[in-house]
Formats: sequence, C-alpha cells, structure tokens
Amino acid sequence: MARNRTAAAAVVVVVVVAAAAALAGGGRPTDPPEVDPSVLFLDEFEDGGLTVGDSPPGLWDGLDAVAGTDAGVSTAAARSGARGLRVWDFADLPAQGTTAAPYVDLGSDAGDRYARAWVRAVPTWDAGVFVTIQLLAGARAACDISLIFPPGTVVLAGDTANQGYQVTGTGFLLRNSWHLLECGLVDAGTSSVSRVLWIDAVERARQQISQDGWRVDELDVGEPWSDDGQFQGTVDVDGVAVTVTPPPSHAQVDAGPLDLQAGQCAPISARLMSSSKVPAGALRADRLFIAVDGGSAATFTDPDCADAGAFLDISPGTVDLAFGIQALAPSVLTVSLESTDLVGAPIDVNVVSPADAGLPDAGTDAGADGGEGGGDGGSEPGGDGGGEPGDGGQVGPLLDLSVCGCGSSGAPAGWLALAIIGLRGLARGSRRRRRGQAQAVFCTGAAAAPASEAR
Ligand SMILES: [Ca+2]
Ligand SMILES: [Ca+2]
Repeated sequence: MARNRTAAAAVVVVVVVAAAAALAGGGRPTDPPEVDPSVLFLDEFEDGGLTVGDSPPGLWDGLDAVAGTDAGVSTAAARSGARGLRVWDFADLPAQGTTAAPYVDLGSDAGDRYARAWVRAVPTWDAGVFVTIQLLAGARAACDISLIFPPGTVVLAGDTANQGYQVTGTGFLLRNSWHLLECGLVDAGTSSVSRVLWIDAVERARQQISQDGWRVDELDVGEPWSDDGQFQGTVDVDGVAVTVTPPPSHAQVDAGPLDLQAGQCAPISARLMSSSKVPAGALRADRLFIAVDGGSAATFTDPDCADAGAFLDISPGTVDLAFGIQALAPSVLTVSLESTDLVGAPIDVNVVSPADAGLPDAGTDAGADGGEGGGDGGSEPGGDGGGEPGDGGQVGPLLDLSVCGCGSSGAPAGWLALAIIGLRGLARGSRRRRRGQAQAVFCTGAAAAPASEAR
C-alpha cells in the first residue's frame, strides 16, 4: 500500500524524537527534543506510538502489514531506552511483496543519505529472503539491506539506473542478536554513487553504481519487501535514523602514545566517529559509560580527575569528549566508551609503576588506531537486555557476490555458496513495492566487498 503523497510531503521532514529524557532516565522533556542538524529522521520508539495515527502519535506516516503479520512499539524490542519496534511475522505466505513495515516520507531534497538502525531478527522458521532496511527513490530501491535465511546472512542490494538490481553478499551472520546496520549513498543522485553497507561499524560491502538524478524520499524498515514470504519470527528495530552526513557508530578512544603510570591521573580523549572513519556528531542526547576492564581503576568525568564518575552525558552534535582514569596498579587495561546506541571500540592501555616511567615505551600503542580494534565484544552498559554487538559476525571469508550477467567470469566460490543458501529469492524481481511489476534484469555489479577490515 502506498502512502498518499501530499503537498506537505514535499517539505523536508525534520523529525525529532523525545528519546533524550527517557534515555537519561527522566520523563518527557518540556522543551522540544533536539537532534543533530544532520538528522532527517530519527526514532528511538520511546514515546510508545508508531504511526502518526496512533495514540500517543508516533513518527511514521503509516504501516503496511499483510494478514498474519503486525508491527508495533514494544518493550521487548528495546535496544536503547525502554522501547523498540517489533515486527511479528508468523505467516508463511508464498508471495512477493511488502510484509510488515512502517514507512516515512523523507522529503525529496538532493544529497547524500545514510540510513542506520539496530536490527535483531529471530526466526522461528529458518527460511525467507527479505529487505529489512530500505531507502526508496520514488518506486526504486535506492538501497536495500536484506537478510537471507537460512542461515541469516546480510546482503547489500538495490536498483541502479542502468545495471539492474545489484546484490553483494557479506557472509555476515546475525545470529539472533543485535547489530548496527548502516547504508550510505555517497555522491547520491549522480552517475557514480557509492552504495556502502556497514555492519557494526565495519564496511562489509560496496557498490559503485549510477543513480543519476535520483532523490531518496522514503524510509521503510522491518519487512518492507519479501521475496518469498517464508520468513517467520520477529524482527526488532531500534535507533533508526536517516542523516545527510555519516552518523557516528562508535567512540574512538585515545590514551596517548605513552604508558600510563599507576596511581597517577591519566587524561583520556575520545571522538565520536562514523563507520566511514570521519568525526561525526552525536545524533541525539546520549549517556556514554566509561568502561575499564583488566585491572582496578578509578574513573572521572573530566581529564584532570577532579570529578569521580562512570558516565558522560552528551548533547546532540557532540564530537569530542575527555575523561580521566587512575589505575591503581600496573596492568593492561581495556578502555572504552560504551552506549547502547554505539558499537564498542575498546583499546588496550599499558599501565606501569611510577618507577618505570621514563623508560622507553615498550607497551601497547593506544593511539589513534586503537579505536579500530573494537566492535566485537563490547560489553553493554545499561542492561538493555540486548545482545552483544559482536555476538554474530562473519563466518568464513567475505563473499563477493559481484555477479552479473555483465561479464563476470569465473564466479567465485562464495557466489555459488550463497546462491545455494538463498539468493534464489533475490533474483526474482524488483523491490518496487509500489508498482510491483517484475523486473527483467537481475545483475550485480563487479563491486568488491572490502575484504578484511582491521577490526
Ligand atoms: Ca529505543
Ligand atoms: Ca512471512
């Protein structure tokens, strides 16, 4: 079902969300909640409503749902705060099309777009191929992040102006736990768009495509398109945002190049970074916990160690932070800033006794590269009940599915493997939800999924 487009829909929708107070443990704010200026849309589902017609009203324009499926705000689906979006699908409907998905208008301005959401899919029937995050440009799928069961791998896909519907696999398994899925359309609307998929702050697939003249105008999440209707289970979504610049995905911590001295205050700096490795302002207010493992240490909310504390409350737009730690004994500490909305990125920090200070640094480099080591195994402060960001993960080599009727020769073994486990479905047709006609061309480009990221 298509939403009705009105004149008002032509206006860029800048939606704000009342997540800040709830996340900080308070009630609804009395002032309008704030988000970073880069935000076109953001929903943490904390107000309880899903669509504008709900009471209390939600932020989404509407909800598509076929018989046997539903979607709504649920405490069981919270990743951050107290609520998230849960899609229930207990229907084995052998049909293509939209299954259950809220949708929202994004306006029609030109420019780059980044969609991100925490997603947890728990199948009760291990089958099905469906899109879970979709950016639309009119009737075209500008970016699809899709899941293939069995066994639950993530693929990047979408329409192009002249090369059909391209699909690039990752080999990454969700494993019933939360993961941060992000799609970026860089140089959007041109003949040379980079369509990029990041999972838990690591680039997993990239396509170089033409979407000349396209303008992203809608976001759908949940099960906006299913190839076969076979998936059954729940899909939880939280922390949904669409931005015009890369959003932050992790806090890169820097303890400096030297060993720390036990008993001394050590100033620590941190910077919110995007998955594309550029500084990025917080999309909304958040609480970042100072996490120290591997030894005893006191934590402080300032770099001079004047104010003891375990967390930093930040405002929208915050990029740089500083705090302090005081290790009590020589050790190797693991230090990070943690939030339920960010991927953990811990670094190792070497702590020596004061008597050893001044000797050549034989310890761990805790410098700028340290922040890239995380993403797998970050502990979760806040007790949200969610899974660990690194619980799932990649199994085996990344699969470059850059297949095409377009002259790819010697299809890699990965392609054959993924073809067996499910890409049959993706070959069937378009994600053109609103028009639904079969698409004649199925062709994936020769994009190279970046092989191995350091983290
Ligand atoms: Ca939430
Ligand atoms: Ca189904």
